[in-house]
Amino acid sequence: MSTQKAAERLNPLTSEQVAQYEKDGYIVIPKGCSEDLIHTYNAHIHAIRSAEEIAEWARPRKGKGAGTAVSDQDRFSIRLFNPHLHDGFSLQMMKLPIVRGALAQLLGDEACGVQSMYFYKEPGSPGQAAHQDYYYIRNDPNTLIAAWVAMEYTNEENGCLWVIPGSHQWGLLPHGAVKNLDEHEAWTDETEGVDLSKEIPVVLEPGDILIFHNLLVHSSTRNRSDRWRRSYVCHYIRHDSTIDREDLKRKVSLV
Ligand SMILES: O=C(O)CCC(=O)C(=O)O
Repeated sequence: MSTQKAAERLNPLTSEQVAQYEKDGYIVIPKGCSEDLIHTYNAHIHAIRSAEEIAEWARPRKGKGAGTAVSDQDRFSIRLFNPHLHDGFSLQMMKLPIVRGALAQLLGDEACGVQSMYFYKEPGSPGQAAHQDYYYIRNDPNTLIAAWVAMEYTNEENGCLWVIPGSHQWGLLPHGAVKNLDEHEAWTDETEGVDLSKEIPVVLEPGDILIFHNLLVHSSTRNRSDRWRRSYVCHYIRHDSTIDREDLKRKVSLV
């Protein structure tokens, strides 16, 4: 018989923060993660990608059928997809107690993790065109929320996220081809008929956590600095929701 008790759930958000999330579709938890933890996790991912033989799950892949040679450029640019399924540290970073508590406050019940991504976003690399996460991650009932942890200082120069406050209230918008290929990578889709001049930058200190609704219109710009723009981005659904996509069906308990 296990004697371990489930950790008590935190209630980190004030009622003002919950109201702000409902109005704007996002909130920032300043320093939700300590700088020590940020540095240690960055170093951990760096070590995984520095290994002479990178573990299969962590190998940088540019697309299906890409060759096996790994350049130094690839090691520290191409994102890690779903590291939480293979790596205990990435799993614990998905299960941060402050995130678990905030999600439960916003969703009314426990959430589960369904996707994680660690981005290097190296100097010069393009951003992602404006989109709504629900377009890519259908779930029912729709309870999807993202937690975007700044793994360093992110601002307009190194390609921070931009959001349109309140756009989560517009419903699912049509998405089509990416329009500005100078700014954004081509392989995604972009919202159509949206006035993108309404986007505002979300500048974050290392350890700040941006929590946002799946219908919030958001994008990121090209990294025009000489530094990385590392981030750890996890997606969650309420425990009773289900996901369509085969690669995201596994629900990870945060308890
Ligand atoms: O971090 C980025 O640049 C884009 C991430 C994003 O838009 C997302 O995870 O939905």
